[in-house]
Amino acid sequence: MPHNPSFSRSQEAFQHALELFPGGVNSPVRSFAAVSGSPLFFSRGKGAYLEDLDGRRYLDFVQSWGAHILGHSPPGVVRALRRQAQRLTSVGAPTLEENRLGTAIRDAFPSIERLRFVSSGTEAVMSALRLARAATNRSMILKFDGGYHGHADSLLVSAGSGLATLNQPASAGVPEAVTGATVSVPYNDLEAVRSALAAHPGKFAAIIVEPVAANMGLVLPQPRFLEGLRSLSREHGALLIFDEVITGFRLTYGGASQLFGVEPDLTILGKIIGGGLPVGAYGGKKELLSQVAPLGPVYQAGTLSGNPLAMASGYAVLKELAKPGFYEMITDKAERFFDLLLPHLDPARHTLNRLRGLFTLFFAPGPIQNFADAQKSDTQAYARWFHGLLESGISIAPAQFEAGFIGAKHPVRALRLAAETMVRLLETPSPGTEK
Ligand code: KE4
Repeated sequence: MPHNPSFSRSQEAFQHALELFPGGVNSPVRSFAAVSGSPLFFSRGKGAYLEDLDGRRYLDFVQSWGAHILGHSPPGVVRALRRQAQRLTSVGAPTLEENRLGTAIRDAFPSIERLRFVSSGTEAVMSALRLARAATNRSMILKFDGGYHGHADSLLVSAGSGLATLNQPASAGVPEAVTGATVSVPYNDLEAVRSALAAHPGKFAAIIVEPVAANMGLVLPQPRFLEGLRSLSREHGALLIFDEVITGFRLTYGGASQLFGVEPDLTILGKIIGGGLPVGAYGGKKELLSQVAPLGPVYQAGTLSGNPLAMASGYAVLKELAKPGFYEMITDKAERFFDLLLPHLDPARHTLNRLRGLFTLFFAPGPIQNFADAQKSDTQAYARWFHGLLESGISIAPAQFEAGFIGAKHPVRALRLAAETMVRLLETPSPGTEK
């Protein structure tokens, strides 16, 4: 297709994509629906940077929605993939690569004695819910408004990420019989959890929570919230599931569970453990996982589960993350970046939620401690900020209800310049509109 200079190559590619995929994308949140305009097509990534089809370069804070913590195409991962690709890509039989990555994960999470690899976070969540229902012989699930756990039917209720972005808290095509077994309450609200459990005594199979919520934008657990979930779930005989698809190996090597000192019954992992290739995992105590086929009655399977390429990629990343000082380096860099932003934020209009390398700048007054708070955001102002940053060579999530990721390869100087640009592009209130 000859290039039409009045269109960027991304715009041309997007016109073609619209003839192939719904909305021209393979995942809704990439569609720019929340920020208007047509999505950029990227052709290469290196470290903290991406390059689009027109050769423009961007400092990238999306990092494959958190799958990258060593940046794009880290040399060690590329070498491991090249080596593995020449030996064995997919076989559908056991390989040592699975043992190696499985051992690294089990050693990082004391609550995980046995795990199962799958090919996405959604698949891991779906499998964990099935296991929880079988293990408790119950069917109800408790989740949190704005929590996003992939697109498994049971969890498309008051969900975050792309559903929140599209203002679509539920999905068509999901039978009431399924979502009727799911109750959603506000994040950080232990009283609401207590009431929901009491309203349906002996009915809840599990409570599933993002221990640090990142799909309503970043929202931190209030003190004692996670401990409260732990004791309430035990009191009511429900399993506690930590969805650490984003926080696992992100906040610390042992994820939020290690950071907050709360051990769930099941942990969901994804993103980082695949190093950019499709991997999800769920894990927990040996006795619980012994109910999964072929040992037990809970069936779960997958052609590409544990495929050697993804295992090699994930292991190459975890080897780096295990090195002393890795997380301190990320935290130090991130805090210096936040310190450049904070003094310039108008508390009546901007709230910066942040934790180690994770952050969201909400265009809303704080505090932002749950989805209802986050929904006060001026998403149009966010959209204008997003496009201003994109034109300045900075790529952030094309949606207010997502998180930003600072990783090992974000240069300190580039972060300083990015912070200056972010501040410059924060609109000053037009005269007379100050609240
Ligand atoms: P996947 O099925 O997309 O691999 O994982 C689902 C999932 C589960 N749990 C949490 C906490 C998650 O954040 C996700 C997926 N995250 C979104 C971004 N917030 C993926 C981006 C997308 O949907 O395209």
